[in-house]
Amino acid sequence: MNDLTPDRDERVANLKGLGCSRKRVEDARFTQGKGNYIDDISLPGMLHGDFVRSPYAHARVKSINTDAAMALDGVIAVLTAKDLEPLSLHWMPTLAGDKQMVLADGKVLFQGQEVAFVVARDRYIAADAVDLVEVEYEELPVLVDPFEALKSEVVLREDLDGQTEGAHGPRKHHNHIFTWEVGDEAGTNAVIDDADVVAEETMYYHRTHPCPLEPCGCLASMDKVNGKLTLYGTFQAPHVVRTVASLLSGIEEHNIRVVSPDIGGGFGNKVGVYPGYVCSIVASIVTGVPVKWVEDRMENLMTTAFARDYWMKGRISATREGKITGLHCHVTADHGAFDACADPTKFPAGFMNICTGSYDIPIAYLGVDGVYTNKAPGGVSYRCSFRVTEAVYFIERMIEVLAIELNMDAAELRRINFIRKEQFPYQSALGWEYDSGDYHTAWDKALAAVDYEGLRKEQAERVEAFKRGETRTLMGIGLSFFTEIVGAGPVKNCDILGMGMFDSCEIRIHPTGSAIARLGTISQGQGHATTFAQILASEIGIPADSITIEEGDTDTAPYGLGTYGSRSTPVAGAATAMAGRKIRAKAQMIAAYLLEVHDDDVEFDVDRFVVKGAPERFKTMGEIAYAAYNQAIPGVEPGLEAVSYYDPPNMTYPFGAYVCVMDIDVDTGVTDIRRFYALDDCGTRINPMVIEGQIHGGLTEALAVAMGQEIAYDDMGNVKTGTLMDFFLPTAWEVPNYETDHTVTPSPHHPIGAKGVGESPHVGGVPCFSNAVQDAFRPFGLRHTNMPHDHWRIWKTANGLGLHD
Ligand code: MCN
Ligand code: CUM
Repeated sequence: MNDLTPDRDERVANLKGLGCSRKRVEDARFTQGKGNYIDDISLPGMLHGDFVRSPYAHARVKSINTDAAMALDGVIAVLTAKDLEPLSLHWMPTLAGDKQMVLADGKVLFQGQEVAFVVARDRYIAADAVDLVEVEYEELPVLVDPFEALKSEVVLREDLDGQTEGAHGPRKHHNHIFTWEVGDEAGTNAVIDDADVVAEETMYYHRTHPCPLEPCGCLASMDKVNGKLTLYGTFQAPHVVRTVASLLSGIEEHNIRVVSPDIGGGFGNKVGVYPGYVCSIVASIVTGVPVKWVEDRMENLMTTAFARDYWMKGRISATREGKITGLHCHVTADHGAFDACADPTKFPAGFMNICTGSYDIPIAYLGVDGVYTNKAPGGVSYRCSFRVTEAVYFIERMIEVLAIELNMDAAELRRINFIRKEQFPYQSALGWEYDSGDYHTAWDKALAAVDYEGLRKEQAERVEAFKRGETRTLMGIGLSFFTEIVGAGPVKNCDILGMGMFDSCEIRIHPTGSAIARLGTISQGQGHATTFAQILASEIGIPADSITIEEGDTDTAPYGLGTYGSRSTPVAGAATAMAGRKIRAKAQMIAAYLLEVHDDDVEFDVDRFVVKGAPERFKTMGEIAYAAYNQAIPGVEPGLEAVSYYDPPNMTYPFGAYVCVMDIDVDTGVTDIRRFYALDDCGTRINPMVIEGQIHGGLTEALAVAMGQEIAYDDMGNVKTGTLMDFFLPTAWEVPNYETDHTVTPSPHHPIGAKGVGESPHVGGVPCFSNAVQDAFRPFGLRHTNMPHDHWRIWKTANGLGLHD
């Protein structure tokens, strides 16, 4: 038995552990149409729900007549706020400390708002009955501009009228939600007022939407015999949903089982709690049969968690040599009708205070004012890392504007100001401690890879040729360097509704040497079943192929806070490694006993414990697992299991350097992305292929947001982009070829040194695409133009600069 073949390298390869581009185990079912999404689940006798929604953005609801709908054959119930009121469920708390109407209570505040919930025998009857519900509205003045809202007499939230305190401090106006301030405003102003060079800019990061392939939905099943509620749904945080459902319904938490099956893309759209969930649960309790609700594409785009909608005003100062001395940022944040941002409780603007970016800025200030308008609620979604998308866009645009002001190359300006390697751990002016980084190395590698100097030379020649009338195509070189902050987070400062943001992993090793691990997170396409098994394989020496990863069932998984903010690897990944180490510690005792040596005389080697100095004497993890269940070992309990609840000491700070080369046809506004280079550093890399997939996906979403995607409203509050006819979703046609690259700077506090990566490419990608557009027009006097850079807007920019004359 104890022969030394396979050799060590073969044994390592056999594990498919850390660093292996292991093929995704989930894809066998996804590529064969065997996924199990919410709409694939059917329960006997199941009913279907559908919403009556408001056509108006702001209106008084005078009356609701459900008679005709109820008379339709197959309609079981029509719920309105009046039905929910006795249960105190006509309003629900939001994750941001606000509350939100479940069904219209007296008025509606955005187009598409839920007014009544029809329950019927099938989905078609439900939809027909929706049309039969008669709602009488009286239109009210609409506010879609947050600056107007702060001046208007019109009170949007009558329920809060007269309340001068909100969840995050004083309210300055009846349409104002909160002011959030970080840093030293007086000090920052003093530095900026005194500076050699100051650049100012206001930019709008438009409202957009993640538009996952699968919309939101759920299936609620109340079993009146045993008192158990089972809720299947598209939840990025199933345990949080269970706790919230218990608090709202009064059903004890052990009687609620929440299951997230396969999820067809989440992107933060599926973190919040929606009226559809509440109505389905109530309907199932009332009818005693399961009730399913699945929204359609338009409902998803018009009413569920949007992204961004930040007006950002910046001032940045520097010495004449280009050393940044101070940064001031003020944000007017349009939160829509209810503050339903899914940020950690103490961060009403998320981690926007990472807006000093990758630069050593001695003093800074950030102020954010949240505002109510007649738009859909939400705000934190779409690969955002809790507003880091906005923060990085802001600073990467400010750097470009400062470079114009200094008449300096923007790559060089970045280099001068990067936090230096020896400054880590780095304390930022706005309160974060960056764990590790090596920005100069990454930047130099990126610039060399694209031949930056050559590109600038080509660009200068192109400008000359354009001026001579020899070409109508300009060339833009988009640069961006980002620092992310992911892995919320230390329980001491991050919680959701009072629950600290730890995460968890529980492992059971089976007697024959295979295993199951359950986590508090939930994959929505990120490949957790593949990658978490790899972490474990390296920790406990059992092949990844022999480890099942299970997530998303609250009856079996340990409590966790879910998957968003690229926190799974930083937090649950750490829990996985830590639980693995507990297994290994126990395995060591068992191995020592079996080998009849002291515990300290054996050491772990890939997939076995070996007697130190005697490599031929060992016990494999398979043998140890068997012994754990079959041999009475003095002082050691039978079995081989472990659980870890991991509270990270800090966030992780991935970073990256991106370059985009774009050609722009001045006469049509059509863009052609010639090259896109992305260098990412996410610390220790678990699965390079999965990382590359994450980067391709995030960059494509960045392309979408920067180049065309938006949720646009007209003055009446009508959503102008509520269908895929109007909402830009890039296809293979628009997407360029991405070149990916990396450096590896491990996180010093994460057990395996890994940082998150899921949101990085989006955070860094949007400013890179945008900067490419802006850079193309810089030689003709452009300082800044807002996204999205669709052909029409680019044409207008060119026209405004006189390039069509
Ligand atoms: N990974 C790795 N090595 C690292 C870091 C990560 O191999 N050093 C792997 C992980 O093991 C995991 C994947 O990359 O399989 C993403 O890990 P991580 O960065 O920890 O992010 P999460 O798993 O927490 O996923 C959340 C993140 C977010 S917040 C959004 S939004 C987003 C994203 O993931 N939504 C996605 N990527 C998505 N990808 C798909 N397909 N679908 C979504 O909804
Ligand atoms: Cu902000 S989108 Mo992701 O955190 O699910």
